[in-house]
Amino acid sequence: MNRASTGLAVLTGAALLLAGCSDGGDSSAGLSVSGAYIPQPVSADMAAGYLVISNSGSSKDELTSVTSDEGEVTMHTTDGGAMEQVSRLPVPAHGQLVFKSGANHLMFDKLKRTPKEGRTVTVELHFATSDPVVVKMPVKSATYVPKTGH
Ligand SMILES: [Cu+2]
Repeated sequence: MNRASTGLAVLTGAALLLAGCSDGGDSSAGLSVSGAYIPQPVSADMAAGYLVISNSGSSKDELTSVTSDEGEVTMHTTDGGAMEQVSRLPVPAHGQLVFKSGANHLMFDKLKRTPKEGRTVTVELHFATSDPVVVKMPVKSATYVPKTGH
């Protein structure tokens, strides 16, 4: 209970912050991406990636695929320690789709170049209704922990 309510408070804070810098207000989904990063992986050709997709609009959308010139990208959820590949994830209206360590994550496979700290990996997010969004994901240290805003 406590953990859940803390998480919600953090998400709400982040959403308000982002809503403040976007136009918003229309009836379509208004998507923006924040906090994207890839922890420098131990493996040469596999890596995990995290980001937050915020929707300031009043329509829900769905992330349907993630692509990259650098290799294969799949979307995974984590449920009770076991991860599962999924083909789409919801982006709720006035809400967020959060990829973070221990939960939803992007999985990179068959990478052409090993992600090294300081580099970026460019991915393209594809949605059910919104236009694709290109994200440059910076590679951080293996132990990097993002600030959650509180
Ligand atoms: Cu995974």
